[in-house]
Amino acid sequence: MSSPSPALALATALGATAALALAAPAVAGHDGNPSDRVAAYAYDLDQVQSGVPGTDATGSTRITALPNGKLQVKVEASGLAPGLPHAVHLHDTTGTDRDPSQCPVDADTDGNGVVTVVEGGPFYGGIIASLTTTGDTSAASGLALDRFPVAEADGTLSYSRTFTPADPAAFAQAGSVQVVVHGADFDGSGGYAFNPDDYFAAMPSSLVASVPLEATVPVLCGGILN
Ligand SMILES: [Cu+2]
Repeated sequence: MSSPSPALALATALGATAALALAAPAVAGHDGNPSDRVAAYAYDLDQVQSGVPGTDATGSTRITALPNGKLQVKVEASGLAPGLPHAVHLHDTTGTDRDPSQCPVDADTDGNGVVTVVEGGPFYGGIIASLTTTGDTSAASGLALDRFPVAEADGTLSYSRTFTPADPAAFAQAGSVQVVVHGADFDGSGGYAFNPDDYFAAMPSSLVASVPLEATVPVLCGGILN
């Protein structure tokens, strides 16, 4: 059996998105369907960490599935590490058996005080799109910090991009998509750098040991359904 064509998969995805919009009128933050061919979702981003320096952030996002098969994604955040790039992804909570609107809860399985990417995985799943500013938006760009949005000097971040999903079929379940914003400056050093004198900034990323945890740590997340 052959897999569905990209066009068919996309049509299926958009159909599922539209159906979700009609079926879930009570979802908080849902801003209605601007037309019968466009589905848009707006929701808040919540803080992932608790009691970790440099992670007191807040934000919101909006995802619009356009009739031409593209996704328009907007992310607004504040309280992020200023002047630094922040990896932002769409994660797919399908199969995690978790509420997609729920940030990782009690996810610090090793009890070291911070939720890592790997520890959050069971809650927000894998990457289905990388919200880069230019070029590739697939999961392959998940750590392409040179192409992710950079927070302003006041810690705000404003991102907007319209792109064709590399894997449209991954969006077949619109209600399973969760936005995750990564990156924090634990010790206020002005960069993502190891600092052996700081409890958190001394930690390596759970993904790549040569990269500081600061660069990959999940800070904000938000899902569509509640
Ligand atoms: Cu992510």
